[in-house]
Amino acid sequence: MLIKKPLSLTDNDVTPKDDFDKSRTIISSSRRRFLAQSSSLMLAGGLAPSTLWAGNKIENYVSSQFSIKEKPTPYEYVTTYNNFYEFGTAKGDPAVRAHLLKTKPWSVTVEGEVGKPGVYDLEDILKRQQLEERIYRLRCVEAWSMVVPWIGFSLAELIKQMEPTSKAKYVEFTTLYDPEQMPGQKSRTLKWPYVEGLRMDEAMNPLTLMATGLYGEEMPNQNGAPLRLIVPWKYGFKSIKSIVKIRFTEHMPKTSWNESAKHEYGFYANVNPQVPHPRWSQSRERVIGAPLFTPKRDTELFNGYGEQVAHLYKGMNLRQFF
Ligand SMILES: Nc1nc2c(c(=O)[nH]1)N[C@H]1C(S)=C(S)[C@@H](COP(=O)(O)O)O[C@H]1N2
Ligand SMILES: [Mo]
Repeated sequence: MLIKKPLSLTDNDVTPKDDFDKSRTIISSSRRRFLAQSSSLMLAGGLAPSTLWAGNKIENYVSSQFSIKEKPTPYEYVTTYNNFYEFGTAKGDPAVRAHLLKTKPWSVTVEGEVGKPGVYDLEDILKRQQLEERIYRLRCVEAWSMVVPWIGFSLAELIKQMEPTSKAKYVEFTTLYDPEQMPGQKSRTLKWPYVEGLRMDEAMNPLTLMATGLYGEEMPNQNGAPLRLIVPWKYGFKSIKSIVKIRFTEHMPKTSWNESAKHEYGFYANVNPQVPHPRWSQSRERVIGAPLFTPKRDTELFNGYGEQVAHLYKGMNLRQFF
């Protein structure tokens, strides 16, 4: 029953407590079924969870110079302890419900201050990208983290091919809006669709990844299939999932979490142990999947990527621009 652990741990949840408890009650029976089924199958057949839930293998990716040298969080934690409010607010909801999302075919609309706007088939986008495996730590604003072997391509390469105009100062990303496939969108937990944004220089930084998979497989739906962002020096909520639109803009885009609670979630959202969230400290983080009683780890400024990204914020007051 190893996999029961991450789902039953509590958290400093960003959801108002009532909503959180409500959603837990609703899904608890299906979650129990899900756990019972997977663990008994594992016992019976000696199957690893990755065999149970395997997606298609990704071929032709290289390993990245940007990977951190740390042991990845086990697959079953990475794929069952998720934040994806389109499928509910409890950590176990996305793994239970995200099969409702149809990820093929998938198209991405590119618009705004850009030379090559259009509606692109994801297949066609991928034909022009070099896929890499990059082991990154994802540090969530709720003060936990995990290490994931993502597969994806450099956002900077895609942006160059789209030829942004000189007016493009920001990039805005939008998640699919379809309450039939994403039942969490029937609740007003956030303003839908989920929107995130980056300053152009952040988007062009070589660390910024458009991810299409993890652990050698196509992205599990609960992790944001078929295309999600990973910005490893920022809190997890910047890493928007299931992207259908990329818009280049002159002005700073409005982002979902900032709109929902602007004193709690800034536009920048850089990982910073010295700037607490109004309701909890950011100085340490719980390591998902670590053995019981493992101490929390110290959170690093820019999640450890200071050398690569600190220059982007030179002269800025990081308490003001949090
Ligand atoms: N569309 C969308 N993207 C999202 C979220 C979400 O609710 N909806 N949650 C964010 C948050 S808060 C985190 S911590 C990460 C979690 O990614 P993971 O489930 O792959 O670990 O996804 C981010 N991307
Ligand atoms: Mo998060």
